[in-house]
Amino acid sequence: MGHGGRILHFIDGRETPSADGRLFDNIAPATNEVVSEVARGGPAEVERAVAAARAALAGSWSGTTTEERAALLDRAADLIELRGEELARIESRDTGKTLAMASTVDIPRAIANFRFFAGAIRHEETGFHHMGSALNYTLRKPVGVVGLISPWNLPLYLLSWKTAPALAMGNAVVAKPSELTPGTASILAEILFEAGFPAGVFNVVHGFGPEAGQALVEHEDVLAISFTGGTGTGRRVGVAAAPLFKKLSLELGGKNPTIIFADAGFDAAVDSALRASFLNQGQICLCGSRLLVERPIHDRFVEKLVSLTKELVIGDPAAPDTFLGSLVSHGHRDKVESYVALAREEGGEVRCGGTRPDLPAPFDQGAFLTPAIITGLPAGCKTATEEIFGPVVTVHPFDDEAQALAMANGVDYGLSASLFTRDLDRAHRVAAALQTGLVWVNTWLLRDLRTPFGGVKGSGLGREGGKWSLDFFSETQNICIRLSEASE
Ligand code: TXE
Repeated sequence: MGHGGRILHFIDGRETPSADGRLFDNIAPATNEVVSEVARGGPAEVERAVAAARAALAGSWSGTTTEERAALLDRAADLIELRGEELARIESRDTGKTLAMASTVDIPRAIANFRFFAGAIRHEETGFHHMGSALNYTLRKPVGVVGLISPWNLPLYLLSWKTAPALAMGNAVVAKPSELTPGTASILAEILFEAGFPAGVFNVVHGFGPEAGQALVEHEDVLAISFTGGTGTGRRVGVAAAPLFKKLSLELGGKNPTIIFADAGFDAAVDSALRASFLNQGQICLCGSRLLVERPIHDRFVEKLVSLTKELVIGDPAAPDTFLGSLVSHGHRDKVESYVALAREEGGEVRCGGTRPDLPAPFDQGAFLTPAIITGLPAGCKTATEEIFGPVVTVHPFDDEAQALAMANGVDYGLSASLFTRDLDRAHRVAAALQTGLVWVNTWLLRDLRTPFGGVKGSGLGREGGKWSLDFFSETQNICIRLSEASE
């Protein structure tokens, strides 16, 4: 954090204001209070950050060994852990999410991301192809300066998910965190510098997407862009990056189905569906916002889900029993509320929620919305096919596997799906037929960081995780050595 409640850019190892001194307000959505001012960057700040990153690559950073970089990543993880409480508090304040979520999910995952990629490069193997008359081996080189653009829903979690592999492979980073949640990115920059990453290796430029984000994507010295955010924004990023032949990773939105067959373990399926619906106020790209339930259990399922949803505690994000904090902003709540209104127009029945809760000050000013369950909508309507990204889910009955699959696949997104059944054959069959990058069977959000993560269709391009991240953040070079004639 900058001095006097200011969050500044972090460029070349130093907190840096914008050249023109411009600032914008950072608002805590749970109370609608301005909690800090943030430097508002644009092309000039991106230019300075890219220059610092290039200088770092030209200096000692490019000579570091794998073991040195792994040790730096481990040290970063230790320092995040040391400042874990402070980071969780800031994450909760900037996003409106519960302190419990920030301190048990967001911050531990940021720590895990650094430890994981430290381990990944220590154990990494590169390719070797023997031809008889020649040997081929593959070198991995850093891409160079890479741009990381991250969203507001899991700010440090997702920024560190990109930063750790980018640094592990020896790149220099310019990060542009979401303007709604700038706090933890700046602390990460301090931490990485303190951990021993040289000045210029990790830079943060704050600001709005069309100014700072766009300038980063359009900068010709930024050779890769890793973006997580909305599908519309991802398309703009793709259009700007393509003519420059940048490496591009896009993790975009989702409209993920939770499919519950009548033979599923009922209580476990309801509990999992509840979490998938409303964890982080439904603001996770993996949230299961469409519940497809086999008709024989549909009514019982809805009844149970509604009664459990009504018990969820909403309010003060710091209170230990709170399950739902506020949405990320008042503007975002307006968008989510507009979908509840649309659902009514489309003929849906709002079975619970979708209202502003009556909370004591200062939370009466916050962007809270009670969790909503909507039934009676056709599966193809807008409410049931567009990403809402809030605590609003729709439930739809189905009669057989084919219909469930047609509904599940009948959207423009394809990030994840979860299905609940005790029939192993069906689990295999349905999972393979789902047009998504990830499928969970009898669970949700169970993540192994070695596995490929990403979506198809409007959910994005490329995969993150394990070797996929290492591939993205490196250029491979094949070296073919002709063997002497004697050994041919
Ligand atoms: O995200 P944006 P928004 C979805 C969700 C949400 C919608 C819009 O449906 O309602 O997206 O959210 C930067 N060039 N998800 O508008 O704009 C921006 O500053 C370069 C799903 O808040 O996509 C921020 O750092 N960068 C998602 C980042 O992009 C640009 C998580 C993401 O913001 C830019 C968040 C531009 N032209 C929202 N415009 C997920 N996949 O988890 C904006 N940005």
